[in-house]
Amino acid sequence: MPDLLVIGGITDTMHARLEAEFTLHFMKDIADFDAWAAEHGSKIDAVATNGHDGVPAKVLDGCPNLKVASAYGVGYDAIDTDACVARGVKVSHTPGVLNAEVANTTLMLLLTLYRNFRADEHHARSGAWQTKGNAPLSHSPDNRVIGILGMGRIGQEIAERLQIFNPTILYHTRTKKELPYEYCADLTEMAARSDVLICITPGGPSTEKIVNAPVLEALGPDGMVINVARGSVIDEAALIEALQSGKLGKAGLDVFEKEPQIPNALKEMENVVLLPHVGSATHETRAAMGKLTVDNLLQWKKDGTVLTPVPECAHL
Ligand code: NAP
Ligand code: 8YV
Repeated sequence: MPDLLVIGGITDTMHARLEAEFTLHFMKDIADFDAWAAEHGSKIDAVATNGHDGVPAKVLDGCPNLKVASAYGVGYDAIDTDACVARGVKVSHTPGVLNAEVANTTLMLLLTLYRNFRADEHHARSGAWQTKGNAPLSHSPDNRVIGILGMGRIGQEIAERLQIFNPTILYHTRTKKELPYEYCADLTEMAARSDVLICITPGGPSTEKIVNAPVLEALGPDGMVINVARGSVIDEAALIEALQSGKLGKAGLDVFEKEPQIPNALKEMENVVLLPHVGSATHETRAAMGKLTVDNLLQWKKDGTVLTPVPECAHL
């Protein structure tokens, strides 16, 4: 049986399916990896990993016979695909199966921000309803201008699910798409026209801090930013400054620059909703992601191909 190195946690179902087809090895502490790899690294044919841990350079160096890396997640900014291609390592990910869940999470952030549900929940739970009377009024999510940064699989699902709120949808990407939404070539101009900016691009160098101070300030004091992409997409220091100074109204964040750390400044603000990177984190969606992660490895074992390669590895 081929040897598979598992990086990070896997579900019991994934474990059972993989154990039947591969000899499993589990990465414990990356600090001890070199010593482990000196003895076992050359046996490793395959890696199962996730979007957070990726495939560290130490693993590529320490496993010279690695042929395939299957990632549990669609974003693969933690994987150096150039280095993988150079070594002939096929990288796969889990596109599509999480679109609906991430779109649901985005809509829940949008509703929580507009309807002020965090404060309302506290009002109900704390007894303030009895002692102080009714909670303050909030704002409606209906009829808003919503700018979407990134209009791929998930961006399109978000736009479709938003339709119940009768929005005007704008979007910014590097290339215009054949879609019934207005394309904006300039991100700052799109932000200036939007009530809400939803970020759903990949991470990595091309989107690093693309949402910077001018973009955030263009959204304005009544504007909102929602980030379900990667923490690296927003300049977090500029975001904190804009929220503290009132240049930006509110933020809904599922992702952060240095996960799992969240800056105290963000935790202390009432106009921010924070989630611990749970965009896809339901039993149903994670089961689908786990299935595709394993299916890719089984396909590779069968015929050397993977079902859903990342685009950079599609030619391998
Ligand atoms: P996708 O189908 O590849 O779509 C990516 C979109 O981003 C495309 O429209 C692309 O259009 C645009 N884009 C890429 N680089 C850009 C740039 N430099 N500037 C502007 N637009 C850019 O990917 P997806 O499946 O929708 O997933 C998107 C990302 O969501 C993932 O990579 C991941 O980081 C994140 N995600 C987060 C969670 C979560 O739990 N919060 C869950 C799943 C995914 P162009 O190529 O034309 O620019
Ligand atoms: C996961 C994600 O939380 O798919 C992605 O890109 O960010 C999330 O679905 C992450 O990948 C876990 O591995």
